[in-house]
Amino acid sequence: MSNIALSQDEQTIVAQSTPAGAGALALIRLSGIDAISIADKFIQLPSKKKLDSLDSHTVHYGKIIDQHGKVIDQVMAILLKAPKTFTGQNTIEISCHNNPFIIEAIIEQALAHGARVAQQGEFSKRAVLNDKIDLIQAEAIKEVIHAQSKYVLQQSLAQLEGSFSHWIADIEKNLLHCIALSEASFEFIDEEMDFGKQIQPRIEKIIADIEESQKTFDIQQQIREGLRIALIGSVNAGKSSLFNAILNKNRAIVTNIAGTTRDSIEAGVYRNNFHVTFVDTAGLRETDNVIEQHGIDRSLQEAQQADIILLVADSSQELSSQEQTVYQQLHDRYSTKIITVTTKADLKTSNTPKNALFEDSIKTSSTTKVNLNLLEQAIDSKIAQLVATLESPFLLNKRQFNLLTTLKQQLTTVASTMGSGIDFELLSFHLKEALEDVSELSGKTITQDSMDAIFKEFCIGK
Ligand SMILES: Nc1nc2c(ncn2[C@@H]2O[C@H](COP(=O)(O)OP(=O)(O)OP(=O)(O)O)[C@@H](O)[C@H]2O)c(=O)[nH]1
Ligand SMILES: [Mg+2]
Repeated sequence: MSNIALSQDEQTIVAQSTPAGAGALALIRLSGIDAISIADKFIQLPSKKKLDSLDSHTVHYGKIIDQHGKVIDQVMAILLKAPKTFTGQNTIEISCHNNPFIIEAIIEQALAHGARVAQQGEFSKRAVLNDKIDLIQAEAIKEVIHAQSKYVLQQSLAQLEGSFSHWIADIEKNLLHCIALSEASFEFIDEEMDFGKQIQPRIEKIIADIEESQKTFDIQQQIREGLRIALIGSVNAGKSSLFNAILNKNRAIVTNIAGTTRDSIEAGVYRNNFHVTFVDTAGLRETDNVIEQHGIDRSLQEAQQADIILLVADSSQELSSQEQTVYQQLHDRYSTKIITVTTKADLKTSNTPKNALFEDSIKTSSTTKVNLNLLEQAIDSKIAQLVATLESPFLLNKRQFNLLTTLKQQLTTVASTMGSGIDFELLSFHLKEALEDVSELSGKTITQDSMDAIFKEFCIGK
């Protein structure tokens, strides 16, 4: 059957599923009603048998042949017949040599025989449409691929296994129960059956569960995007030297001229399974220089955005009264995320600045590297503190968070109508609306447009 006669979601689609770039092998995925018959037109098995005639879930060595009979590559083809496939449709996965000319030529063969190029996330979208996974699991696949930390990866894998889907299914079951009780109260109104007392605690429990799951959303987002650690302090405090010492490379320029760093500099590293971005910033001081002032404004923004601030002061210098004020202000504003650090512990004049803020500071030297290990420990324990506040069993994305907020509002309205003299007809109506929000969460009743918007964020080949 030609692709044109088929619906958009049945047409055979093709895409490279592995990223472009170096590596020995690449994977091309072909899925749709005609995937196998299309593959049979350009994959030649040594036995001359057709893939269509072979058992599903088997792997076959073969040659990709172009229309002139020329060999394009030697490949392994994985034969997956519907319905037990990721998309729920016939699928061929071709493992070929990773050369862009080969990949292009194979995709061209698929296109020449009736496939079309897959859109972003189209394979996952089909998996959802064919009930292989729900929308939340599809979203988890994206997270699994892009997770910036082991923690997020573990949570996403659990989500793919259905941790969040089960949680939602429980809410759905509870709501259905409430609807049944409400309908019964409404039907048997003459017999004075009133199940309001049973409904109320169930609704309140759902609201409490939603609130619990949303509580840690902000920190979840931060951890998902990677944590930011900003080095903040006066000019010449030794921030750039410390930044380089932590990263173990000469990334930022260091000089004895006050105001060397004019712009924020970032470097990403992995620490204890987390992706962390260290940010070196322009030193804080009063200046008439416009460029430097821009840099300083940026430093203050960084301080605000950061998850952890390393507040840095030079141990060999007394703080001027102006510096004392600046450090104090930063401390007052951000005390919970600050680690105080003094630098240049190797200098003879080194003496913790006589300021209460730096009494318990970590006394480091970027020259001798003394106590850098203590600083790293302090950073790790701050990260651990942040993660410990994450009690939620799953990570929410914005879409899920917003839908849960709508659901909570719905249910709060419902709860407020409870009490004496409940209008059960109205109650059922509101509960059914809430149930629709739940279905949208798991993708059961989502509109085509919202669905497309979600999958647009996926890569091609997923
Ligand atoms: N002896 C010694 N000198 C240091 C140490 N750390 C930094 N310095 C010196 O202090 C001066 C300033 O260091 P930087 O790292 O550029 O300081 P900064 O805080 O980045 O300065 P700005 O970018 O101007 O805000 C340089 O001359 C460094 O060599 C240290 O641990 N020991
Ligand atoms: Mg600097």
